[in-house]
Amino acid sequence: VGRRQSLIEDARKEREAAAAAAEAAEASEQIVFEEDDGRALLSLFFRLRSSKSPALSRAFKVFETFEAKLHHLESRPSRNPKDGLEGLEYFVQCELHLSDVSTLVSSIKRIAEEVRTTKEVKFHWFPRKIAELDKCHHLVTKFDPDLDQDHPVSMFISFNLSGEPIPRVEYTEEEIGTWEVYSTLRDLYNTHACSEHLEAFRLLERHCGYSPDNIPQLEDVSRFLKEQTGFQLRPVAGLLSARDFLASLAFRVFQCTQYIRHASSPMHSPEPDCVHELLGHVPMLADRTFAQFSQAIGLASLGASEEDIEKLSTMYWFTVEFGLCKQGGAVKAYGAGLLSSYGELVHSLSDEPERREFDPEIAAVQPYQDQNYQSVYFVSESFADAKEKLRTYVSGIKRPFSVRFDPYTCSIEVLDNP
Ligand code: HBI
Ligand code: NLE
Ligand code: FE
Repeated sequence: VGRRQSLIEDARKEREAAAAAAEAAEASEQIVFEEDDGRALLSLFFRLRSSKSPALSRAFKVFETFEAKLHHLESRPSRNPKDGLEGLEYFVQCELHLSDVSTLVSSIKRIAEEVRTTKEVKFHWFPRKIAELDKCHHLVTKFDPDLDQDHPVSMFISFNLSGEPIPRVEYTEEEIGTWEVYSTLRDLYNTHACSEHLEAFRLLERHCGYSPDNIPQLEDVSRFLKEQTGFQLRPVAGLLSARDFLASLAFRVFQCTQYIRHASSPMHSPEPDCVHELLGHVPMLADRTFAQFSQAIGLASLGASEEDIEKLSTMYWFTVEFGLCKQGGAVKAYGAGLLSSYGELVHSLSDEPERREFDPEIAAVQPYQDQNYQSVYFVSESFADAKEKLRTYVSGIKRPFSVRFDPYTCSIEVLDNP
């Protein structure tokens, strides 16, 4: 097991212990976390075991107990003539909490036989309150340094639960040495970065300790962003599942790595690190319209199907990570993956790659690779235009409910669609 793997493992354990402790504390204050309020559509076929006892009413009791909404209820003659109870077979289709499915099925099995079931997930669990982001921390181990020796990373991992200040990190000499890509990138921004990025960058240099010899602290940067657009940072140990990562954006929370890339490849890293977050993402998150755009992707992702999550994260890739935009007759970069990689920033505006007009329908299904430079980029007219196009795209995504962020309580309001 590599150093990084075991660090992630340790950190995960630590975090789980902290989350369990926090949950215990919450529980004693009567604040209940819903473990899993996703919904399922369940179909059951069964035969009741006895005709004497009130088996049918007991079966109904089970559905009632789990507050299952009955969509369909049918009894029909069984094809098997040996069948006991009235020779009948029952077919029930109901909707219930995803987490209740297995308990309901085992309750039915106690009074019925030959129970067959099929389940369809109606929607996945999603956080409704900002504190529930503590559960959105599923790491994906896409980049394993043991398998991918070209891109070693030096890790610093810290976790904290919502509400606590982000721990400060003392970076080593070598790490601060790696941060010196700052100067090289800074020079290139003048010609390659969009105006929103340049403007925020100046503020970050003035207020947040952005400079070639200092790696800014996430807590300071988070406080700055909160004042600008309401976005805040949370430290995270690495690449999260797309569902978890996007869900946090719905709350204007950006899950942010705190460790820095390995000194051997300062100009490009295939996975996020603090160079990428601080130089690429943070300045953009200080822009009002861009912040709205990011949150809109997050809101669209809540409870979405696997397929829609995949599309939204691909669109995120071609906009927030690798987007270009038109400005004053020229094309500039706004994607964080470009703004944090000297090599790709130059490449993206050179003659080499293909550049296409941004269209969410197309960007959502465009294949991409995440180990090297992109061969296709999408160019937006402006952030306002991109936001409008996204709105149209999102309105075409099917969900059995709609969501709204309530900024006063930092929670998600869910409205059932008829
Ligand atoms: N996790 N920590 C982290 N940072 C990201 O930028 C990130 C992620 N998980 C998924 C992801 N980005 C994208 O691939 C999109 O799927 C959202
Ligand atoms: N390639 C980017 C960089 O080198 O900073 C990081 C991309 C993360 C998605
Ligand atoms: Fe990123």
